Amino acid sequence: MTDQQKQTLLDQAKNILRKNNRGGFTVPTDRLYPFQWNWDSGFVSFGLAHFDLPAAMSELRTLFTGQWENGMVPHILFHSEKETTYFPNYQIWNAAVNAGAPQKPVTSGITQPPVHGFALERIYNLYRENKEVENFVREMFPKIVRFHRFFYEYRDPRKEGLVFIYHPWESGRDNSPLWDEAMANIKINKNELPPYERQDNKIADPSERPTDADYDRYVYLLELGKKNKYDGPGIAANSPFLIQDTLFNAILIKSNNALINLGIQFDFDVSELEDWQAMSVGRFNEKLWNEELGIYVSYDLRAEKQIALNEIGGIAALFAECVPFEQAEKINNYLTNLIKKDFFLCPTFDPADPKFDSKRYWRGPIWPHMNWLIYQGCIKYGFDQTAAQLKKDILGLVTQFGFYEYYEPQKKISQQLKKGYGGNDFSWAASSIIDLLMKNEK
Ligand code: 9WN
Repeated sequence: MTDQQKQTLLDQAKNILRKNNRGGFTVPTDRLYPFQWNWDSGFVSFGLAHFDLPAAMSELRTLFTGQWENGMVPHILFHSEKETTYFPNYQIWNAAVNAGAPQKPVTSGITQPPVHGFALERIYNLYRENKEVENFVREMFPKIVRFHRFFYEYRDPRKEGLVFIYHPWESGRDNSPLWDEAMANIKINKNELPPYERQDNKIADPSERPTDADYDRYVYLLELGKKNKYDGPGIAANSPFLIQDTLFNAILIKSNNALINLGIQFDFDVSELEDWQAMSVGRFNEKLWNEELGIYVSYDLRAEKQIALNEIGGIAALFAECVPFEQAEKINNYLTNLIKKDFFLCPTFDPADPKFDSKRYWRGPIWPHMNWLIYQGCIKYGFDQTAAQLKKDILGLVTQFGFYEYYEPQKKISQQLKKGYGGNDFSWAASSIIDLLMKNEK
């Protein structure tokens, strides 16, 4: 890639982040997702930090204005109550059933992967010795620790060090084949579901989105959450969907680590974080490694078994840096084989599995921020060739098609396409590309 091409990409990416800024926060993309999303904002914050530090700090500050009294940071902050083009809207969530939900901004009632610890560390590493950033770290650190404490208090009833999610939206990988079995166990009686109308499939191509059957179950689980005032004890007792997700726990571990690093530098007490971390790392390796597949997998707490499928969350465990080298090498072998088989890196689901669907959302396509995550992991483990391929592939796709939500992973099919999949001018795609192209440390 020439310097000129890199500069063009950087300019485009910065323009997308400016265009998607709504005053203090960034929407993931116009129209399809017109609010502030939790883990998107984490990714966006460190991309912004490369060229607009005030915007980067506002992004996280604004996100944490949605933090609940129990510490949870919700997956959506509905900053505009007039905007009604997204389903489910704030009225459907009715977060007020929980007395600790803020009145403003109104929010959803579930959460998303806790990326904010490592996002904060990344911003700090870009601006060491900057007083404003140091104050920002001091301000954000306790809020993010509170968020982590929420997980260990509310989402880990057996005190294992592995936290559960109870809605696929919490995983960030909504319709991944990982959830198929648990979702199929939810028997839907339409009369018991409130009437609802999807909006997403009017804006994006329905063949690139989750199915109606998925949405029925998303609504079912939302209602279950609401009935339990979101995070009441009834969730762990009764939710048919109760999963210890690989990616979610890997990100928690990575962010714990980032907070420990920052805490030591800033003289915060990190003993609580260290206790959580010791428990989480040990259990992650014990319970979520699948020797047969050679990858980490999620664990279904309802069925009491591993979800033995080869999926991107298991690969992204490399990013958490808690993986012994022997295991990391097996994951790297899997990635190397994909390159040989004529796939761009990295499909979100195993192309050899019949459930692979190269254009339907989290069932196969490539997501730019996931490449960013795995790239960082590969660098840490010294898998330089795989890292280079991950970077090359995502830069190539973005250069060819634009900053899409996700992309076709099969090279042969990709050649015949004129665009990516899902939403366009996507914020975390822009942010991940900026971070990959800019020098990492100032
Ligand atoms: C539901 C915003 C979000 C991402 C998720 C992605 C998608 C929402 C949706 O968009 O989910 O949260 O309506 O499909 O799956 O990871 O945070 O970009």
